[in-house]
Amino acid sequence: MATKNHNLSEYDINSVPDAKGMTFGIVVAEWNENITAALLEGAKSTLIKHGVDQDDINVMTVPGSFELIYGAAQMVKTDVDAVIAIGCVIRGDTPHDRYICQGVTAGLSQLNAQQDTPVIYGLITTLDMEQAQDRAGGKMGNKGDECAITAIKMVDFRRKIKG
Ligand code: RBF
Repeated sequence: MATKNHNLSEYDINSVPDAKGMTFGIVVAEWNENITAALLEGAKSTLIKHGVDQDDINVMTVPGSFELIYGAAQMVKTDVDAVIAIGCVIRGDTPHDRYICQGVTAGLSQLNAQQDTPVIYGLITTLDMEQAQDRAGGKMGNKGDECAITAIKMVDFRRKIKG
């Protein structure tokens, strides 16, 4: 699918399994809090819309996106069916943002490859604040919604493959 005009909040509702009884951990970075709070809200409301009990969503914050790796690594050890990692890295004056993005992407990838619980990539990486707002409930939808749907589908995947 072309990403240019892809709205992150649009999905085929019939393709989403019933999420009743599923449990989720959400790790949220405090950096760019205006954006990550909106992503969190999207993720939570979409999980609940698909049947998840509010009490079955465990939200923990970490200071910045780099700490999502540790946060998610700890969260997968708890009794949750999937973990969503939410952060927002905005391009700065130095290459620091790129190192953070590479680190988080590699760290979360490693978690997915090495342990049993799915970890969902909810990091938005943008050139400026406007692009971030567009993806946190603005004209491109909400990446948090997309993460919630992905998380539900991955829990369903895991259940099916384990039989
Ligand atoms: N964390 C984010 O989640 N988003 C950012 O855009 C972001 N930019 C940063 C820029 C600089 C120059 C530094 C030093 C840190 C930044 N961080 C950002 C925080 C980072 O993820 C981590 O919390 C800190 O580097 C730990 O000290």
